Amino acid sequence: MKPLLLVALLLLGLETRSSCFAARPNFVVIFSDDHTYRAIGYNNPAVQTPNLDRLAATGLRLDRAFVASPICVASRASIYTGTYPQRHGSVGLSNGAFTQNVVVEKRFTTLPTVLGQAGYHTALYGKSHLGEPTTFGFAEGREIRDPNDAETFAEAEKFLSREAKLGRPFLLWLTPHNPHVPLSAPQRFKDLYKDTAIPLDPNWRESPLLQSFFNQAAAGQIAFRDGPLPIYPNAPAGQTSGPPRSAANMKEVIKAYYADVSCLDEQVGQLVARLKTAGLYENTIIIYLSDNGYHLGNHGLGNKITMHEESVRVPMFIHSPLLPVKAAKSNALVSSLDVFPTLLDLAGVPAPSQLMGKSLRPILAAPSATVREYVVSECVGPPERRVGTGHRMVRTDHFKYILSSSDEEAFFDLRSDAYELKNLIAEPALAGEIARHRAFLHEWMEAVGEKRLPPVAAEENAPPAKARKNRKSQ
Ligand SMILES: [Ca+2]
Repeated sequence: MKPLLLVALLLLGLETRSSCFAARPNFVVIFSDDHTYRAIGYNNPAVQTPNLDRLAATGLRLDRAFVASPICVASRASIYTGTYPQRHGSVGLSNGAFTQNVVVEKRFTTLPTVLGQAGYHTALYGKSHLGEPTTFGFAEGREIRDPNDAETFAEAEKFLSREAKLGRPFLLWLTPHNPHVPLSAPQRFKDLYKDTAIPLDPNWRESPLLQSFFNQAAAGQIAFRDGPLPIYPNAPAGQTSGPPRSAANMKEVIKAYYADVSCLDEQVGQLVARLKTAGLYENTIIIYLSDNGYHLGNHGLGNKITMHEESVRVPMFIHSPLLPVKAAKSNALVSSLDVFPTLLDLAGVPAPSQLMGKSLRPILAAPSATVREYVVSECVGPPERRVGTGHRMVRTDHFKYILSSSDEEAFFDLRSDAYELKNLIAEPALAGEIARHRAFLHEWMEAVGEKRLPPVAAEENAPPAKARKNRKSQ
């Protein structure tokens, strides 16, 4: 049976797992760095991404994709283990807990380990952020810190040329550095935006509001990060970047960011061309997503590390001639944690019990399908660290609930307020919805083992006695 037919049957649920395993499609995952969901051509005509747009337009666009955590290391450790940061332990910018729990103690397996055991050849090239990729399950690969990714894509090309001759199924996981700062794309990509008008979004501000929802540092503070430096409201003399920013300056930063995105876009186009000339394209599933978003001045912030859409929502699509859906868009709530179970499902490999995501197979079979009622993102961070402390969010079809440090809460109606400008937490007409979202967060906190619980507005919304006791003891 042809691989195309086998995968189609698998997606329709008509085929047994063992016979689908014979299909064994290749996987190429492009997991970029800091690419926010609005900065791609199909979501924003100012951004030039013809290659990404073409892949998305002829595949399945996942328009509501959220990362497990909007912090690079926590997000990456989450996608490889299929669990939230509070489960695997790397909750901030340090990979120490990941190394201890995954590499040393092997309390969690990883996606490349499981696929490797099932006969896949696995490789990671690019910005690992978790140490050398061969230490956490990849058969080959290396950490490459190349701001514009030429070396990463050169390794990818070599890999594909070799694998085309060997004929074994593979996972090629690429982690480009772009569009992460320093925003240093070659001049020809910057030139693409020389004359582009850059409208600022409705939630763009010169400086952030001094609210805990915007805190990008340790709990109890309200401080902001911009680029590699922590920038505080009373920054020391001589520290000149960070808020407040002028609109004119911000537009230049946005253009430089878009240039990085376009640079990556061209490399992805070349990669797909190579897949085709190597004869691999027909049996390969390509997935694109990013480790987190980027604020680009919205809400007055640089960087990420918040629960706002700019920070936790990323562009994502799945493209392959193997898939039965073409030119499809899904509004299902999707998590970066879903990549692990989806790849295993498509390869016909049983999933380990640690996984907290869902296979996206139902959506690949029918784009109107959903896989969950709510999706969660977290950046709770270790208290002794300077970043990533104190935010969690629950996102449903229409609403977002944020529990921030200091037990502050926000509630947004995304239908009427896509830019999250109006906090409705005190809106009496929404009390039922808010209680429902608090209950979702309770459920998730129990699942990840977080003892600190969200505030309780009314007795009927109270958590169970056991959880309440935990709360009191915090
Ligand atoms: Ca990142």
